[in-house]
Amino acid sequence: MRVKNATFIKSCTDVAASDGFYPQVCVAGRSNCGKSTLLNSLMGAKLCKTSSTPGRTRLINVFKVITDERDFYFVDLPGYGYSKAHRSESDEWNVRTDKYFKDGKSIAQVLCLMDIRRDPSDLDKVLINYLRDLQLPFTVVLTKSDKLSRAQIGNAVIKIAAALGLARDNLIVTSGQSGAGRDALLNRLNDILAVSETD
Ligand SMILES: Nc1nc2c(ncn2[C@@H]2O[C@H](COP(=O)(O)OP(=O)(O)O)[C@@H](O)[C@H]2O)c(=O)[nH]1
Ligand SMILES: [Mg+2]
Repeated sequence: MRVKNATFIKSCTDVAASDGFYPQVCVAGRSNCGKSTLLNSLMGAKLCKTSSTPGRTRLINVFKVITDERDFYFVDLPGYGYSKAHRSESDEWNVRTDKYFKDGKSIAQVLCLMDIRRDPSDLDKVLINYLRDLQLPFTVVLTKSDKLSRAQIGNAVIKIAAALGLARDNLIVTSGQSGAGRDALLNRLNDILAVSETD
């Protein structure tokens, strides 16, 4: 699947505002895990602000993506786990995204982004178990693979898959910086969206 055009649709504070956009591929992950960078790489345009200061994206951003195969929407959720000192913010994340996932009729796929260099955090595990409980389809997308050697990548994938209790083919290795894994992820999304169209 090749992206022909991607456009910013809107920013909203309430997930309900993304209603009516179908199908959605939503992107979740802790602050600073490389969400914005990967989305820009996938869309082939700098539509998301990237920042080295964690916790900047408080809004839900909706993008329309037109490809040579099919159209869909990316929904960029606010990052979680930015700071323990910001309890109320993480509670707010929970309440908002909880509502989004439970309403989830438009969700074709959840991409759970995690920095390949880090062990999954408790919040990462909570998210995965939660999506499993809700039976929402998800893929774990490991980011920043350019930071590791080939051998280190192999080891990290095994370790992270084990920590999350997932088979290795549920994980996909990417780098928003180098573009590694970009085509593989887009092709995977194409397959997933093709199946969800027939549901
Ligand atoms: N080396 C490398 N750095 C990255 C990559 N993706 C993001 N970063 C850096 O990680 C920081 C956070 O990136 P950003 O995309 O804003 O993360 P977000 O908070 O999850 O949206 C920034 O300093 C980026 O330059 C990547 O693929 N490789
Ligand atoms: Mg961001």
